[in-house]
Formats: sequence, C-alpha cells, structure tokens
Amino acid sequence: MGGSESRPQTPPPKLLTDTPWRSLKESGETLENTIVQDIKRLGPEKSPGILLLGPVGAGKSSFINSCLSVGIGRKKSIAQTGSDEGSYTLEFKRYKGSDLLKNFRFMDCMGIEGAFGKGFHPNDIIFLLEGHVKRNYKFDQDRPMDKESKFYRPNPTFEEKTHCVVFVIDAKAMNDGIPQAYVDKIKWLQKEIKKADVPRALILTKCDLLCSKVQENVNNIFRSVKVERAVKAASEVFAIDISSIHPVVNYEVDVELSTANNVPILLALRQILQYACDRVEYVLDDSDEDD
Ligand SMILES: Nc1nc2c(ncn2[C@@H]2O[C@H](COP(=O)(O)OP(=O)(O)OP(=O)(O)O)[C@@H](O)[C@H]2O)c(=O)[nH]1
Ligand SMILES: [Mg+2]
Repeated sequence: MGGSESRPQTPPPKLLTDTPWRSLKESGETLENTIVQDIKRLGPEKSPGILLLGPVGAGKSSFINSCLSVGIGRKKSIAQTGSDEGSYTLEFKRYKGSDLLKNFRFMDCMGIEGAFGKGFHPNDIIFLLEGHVKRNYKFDQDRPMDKESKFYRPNPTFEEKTHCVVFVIDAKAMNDGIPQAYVDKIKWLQKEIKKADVPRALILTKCDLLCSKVQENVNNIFRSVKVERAVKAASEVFAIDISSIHPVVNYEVDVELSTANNVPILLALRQILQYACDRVEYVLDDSDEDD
C-alpha cells in the first residue's frame, strides 16, 4: 500500500460561487433589454459629461469604446487604445455618444502614474471638473494647465463640465495589490471630486485576465470568486460602496457584440448615466434657486 495514494487530496480552490454574488432580478437578453429601456427613459434636460480617470493602461479608452459600441449596437473603436511606456492617451479627448447615448459625452484623460511628476497631473482635475479644458489639450506631466494656455476655456457652458467621474482600475492589479503611490494619488483626486460634489463610480476592467472562468464565459462574471474579491478590495481601498463598483470585460478581443459582454457594461453604464443625470438635475435646480 503506497502512503501517497491514501493521503487526502486538498480540493482545488473554488473559482465560482454557488449563487451569484451580485443578485440581479433578470439575466441575459431580458436584462439587456430592461437596461436599454431604462437608459432610453433618461432624458436629461442638459447633456451630462462623464470623465474617466485611472492608472496608465487600466482600460479607460477601451471602456469608452465599449460604452460607445453598446450604445450604437456595433463595435466602435474611436478612442485610441494600446500600451506604451507611459500613458497611451496623451491628450484630452471628448466623445459624443450616438443612438442610445446621444445625450451623453465621455471624456478621456492621460493615465495616472505612481511616481511624482509622471502621468496625469493631479491638479488638472480642478479645471477638468469645471470644464475649463478644451479638446486636444496635451497633458503636461510636470505642471497642471494654466490660464494662459490656448486650451484654457475661461467660461465653460453647463455641458462642458463634468457630471460624473468614473475611476477605471485593472481587476488583476486590484487583486495583486495596487501600489500605495497610486492609491494616494487617487485618494487625493477623490477628495477634490467630493469637494466639487460630483458623483463617482468605479469600473474594474480586464476581468477576463483575472479569472479563467470569466475568460471562458463572461456570464460567469457575477459568480467569479476572484472578481468578487477584487470588487470588495476596490471598495475598501477607494472607499466607494460596492454597489457603485462594476466589473466588466471590454470589447478589445471580440469582433462582434454579445449579450454576455453587454450586460456588465450596460449595468455599469446605467448607473453612471443615472448618477450624471441626477447631478445635472441637482445643479439646474440649485441654479434656479439663485435666480
Ligand atoms: N483582455 C482585456 N484587455 C483589455 C481590457 N481592457 C483594456 N484592455 C487592453 O489593455 C490595454 C490598455 O487599454 P487602454 O484602454 O489603452 O488603457 P488606458 O487606461 O486608456 O491607458 P492609457 O491611455 O495609457 O492611460 C490595451 O491593449 C487594451 O486592449 C479588457 O477588459 N480585457
Ligand atoms: Mg487611454
């Protein structure tokens, strides 16, 4: 009798939970249609602006492409994505949605880097929230925008301002542990955003790279143990409630849209748009009282 044969084997770690960790009343195409209808019903009086922020290579530009694709019902790849030594996106870009997203604008920024004097300059957030930055402004890692710049807009309109900030974080990096320097920069940004009363949501990208079960089938995203862990970690590290954190797989590999990919993106999008519309309503209401 060989001793090794009778030794009890440790079962492999569970990759999927028995019931989804995020409970949803519907699923599949039914849920997809419900969310699309919910978004169609959002009729903001003025067009909100959504600003994307996050570390270099986290998938900010890809998430904008995913949203614009879902909005138009076919793959759209207008924001430049890729990887480079530093941030791939170097200029401030604004993209207007079409069809389902015709009332919304998305704003893309240079990526945040951990080191001081590298990547997105945190002080730029103040001008970005207030709408002072014109399209194609080339971010300067050493200094924030100044009022003398030809890209400085002195009198922004309501629609040029930011009405929701979306932090984009790589889910795998979240599980591996985000370096403290990034966390500190993001926390500082959050403080400024809170001061300006702008709502925040957080997207966890690349869940396919975090969990093999999600890679196999994106429908597993709300049953993935690793994804759930990443969501909880993000909530703790960035002090954002779990219900405002959304795991997704961006449309970077697939050629065609699918319900499985659409659903997590739409769930994220519906909340971001609702937050942005609430902010628009609040600001307009507030300015009425000033009259
Ligand atoms: N597998 C996978 N790859 C992704 C996903 N999202 C983004 N990527 C890839 O990650 C890389 C970086 O994505 P970008 O969208 O350019 O990231 P970014 O945050 O805009 O980066 P910077 O502009 O450099 O700050 C690209 O090669 C994308 O194809 C995802 O959900 N899954
Ligand atoms: Mg980018």
